[in-house]
Amino acid sequence: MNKLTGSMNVEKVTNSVLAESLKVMETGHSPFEKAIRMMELPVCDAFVKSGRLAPIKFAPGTKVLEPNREIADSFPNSIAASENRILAAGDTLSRRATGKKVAVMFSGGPAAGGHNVVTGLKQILGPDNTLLGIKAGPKGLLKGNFFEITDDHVCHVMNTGGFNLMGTDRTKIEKPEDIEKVKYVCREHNIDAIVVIGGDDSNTNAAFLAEKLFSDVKEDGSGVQVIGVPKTIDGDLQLGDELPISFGFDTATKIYSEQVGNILRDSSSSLKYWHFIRLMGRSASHVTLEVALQTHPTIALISEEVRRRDITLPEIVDSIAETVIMRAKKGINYGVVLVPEGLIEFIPGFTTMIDDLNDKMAQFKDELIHKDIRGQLQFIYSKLTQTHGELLESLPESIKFKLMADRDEHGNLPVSKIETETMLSGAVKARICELDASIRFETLNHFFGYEARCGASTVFDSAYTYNLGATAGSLILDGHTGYMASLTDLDKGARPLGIPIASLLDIEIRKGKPAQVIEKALVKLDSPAFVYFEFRRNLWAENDLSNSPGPIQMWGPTSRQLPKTVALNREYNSLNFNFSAGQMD
Ligand code: FBP
Repeated sequence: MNKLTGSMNVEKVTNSVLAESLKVMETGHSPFEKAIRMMELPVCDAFVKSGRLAPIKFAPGTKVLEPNREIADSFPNSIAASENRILAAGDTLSRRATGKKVAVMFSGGPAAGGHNVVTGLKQILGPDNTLLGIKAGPKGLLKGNFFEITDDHVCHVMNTGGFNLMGTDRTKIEKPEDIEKVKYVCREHNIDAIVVIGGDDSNTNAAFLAEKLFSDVKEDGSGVQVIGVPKTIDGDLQLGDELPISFGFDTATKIYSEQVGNILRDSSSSLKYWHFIRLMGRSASHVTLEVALQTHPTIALISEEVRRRDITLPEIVDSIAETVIMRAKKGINYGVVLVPEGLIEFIPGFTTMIDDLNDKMAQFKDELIHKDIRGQLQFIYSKLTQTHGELLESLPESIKFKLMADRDEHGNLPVSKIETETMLSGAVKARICELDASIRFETLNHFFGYEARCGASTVFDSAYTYNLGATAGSLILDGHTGYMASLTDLDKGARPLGIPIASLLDIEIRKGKPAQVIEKALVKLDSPAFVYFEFRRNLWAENDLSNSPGPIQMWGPTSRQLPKTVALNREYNSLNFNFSAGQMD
């Protein structure tokens, strides 16, 4: 028997009653997941008719989005159809379309709530339409890798985190041959509509698909509808009141807040460590800002502030060192520093160096491919400007190597693998030695990232996503294409909307070339959430005012809370969401 993989009959090591209880837990769901699957979710009034879930119509609202000229030229079908207007929810559809075949996929990184989008979509489409799941994201769409989603499937995954029902990936669908493959697959499987559950890059995919599949896909000249759903733990897919937040952000930040709260408590208990914690979230610092508001750390860096106020790396290091010394003088030799995942891309000097690097890596792809990592670095130093080459050369080896890693298909630097917190804590240590070698400064570095993306979704994310799924399904049954499902007024009953996706696109440099993409929404320094943080952060640095929010609460007084940054930025009257009293039988 293999010592590590061999098995033994469970009855031999446990008594039969215990064995029975253990067996119950081997069905793929823990008792906790079984309980939350039963949790009732609030539904927006718009979707409730005579006590039952019903799809709705949409009509153009007054809000108009203005895309730039070049985008308008690239998306003639989508823009002519939407006139860049956001769609507002109307009455219940008088006649529900039947016989539609809708395919749904997850795309990009996982985020809690995805399963409820599928559940809301399945239930609003009803038994007269078919819902197909696309396995493994956009890659699965290109291969026509479908399976039928049944009521059993959705019952099994309802309110659970993860994307495991179908899996996901980050394939970019843009090239003419990829579009042709999608058209072929749609014809072969008789698909009428595709729902893309994804972040900014995945919804960029959705915008291209909607435009290219607008008409002439099927033999009768008809097209395939494409609807997006806003997902990403990063929270950088936002559009003011019309799209207050992407789903998954609430769950991820509540999990990180629990972890950071625990570390804060540990640091003020053991009294000897400074913890440097990098938090996932890619470019934008929404995650770090939310976690800071939830936990009150000693220091939280916000990348957007670093860029806007032109704060150099030595200045960041000096500022942290000063706080360490100030606390040490009060006898406090511990603290917690939050570092946003994407900080490195925002530090003056680094931003242009990384752009130059992206550019040269794309330009000299063929030369680089045959070299080992050290050879690649030697080669690239000489291609960068002198300043950029010197900056890259000055970095610790581990950071240099990670900066040379392949970009994803959308051109993103894999910041989740760059240990900025280690670089920073090392630099602060060196600076403190220079300033006052008598100061005790012991550091521990952490990265809180992947552990939060698939956590059990918060009540907010579960309810939000179920209603987003119902919105996406309604947009399809009402005949729309090229829109992203959204909900507004999350504190006042919540109203479904359709946002024209092409109108959100802009031009960005990706992999050294201009690309049409949805712009990532960054933290604004004049936003109420940032101002609130700015006003309090010195107090948190000088004193111990930390807050430990504890684990996600599914029941009880704080279970209805939405993210604090969302409540502040949208100027809601309450921290609690309210999806109205929509009562279903
Ligand atoms: P999405 O933008 O697709 O939602 O992904 C978010 C994210 O979790 C980032 O926060 C992180 O930097 C990245 O994915 C990690 O990517 P990967 O899963 O490819 O390692």
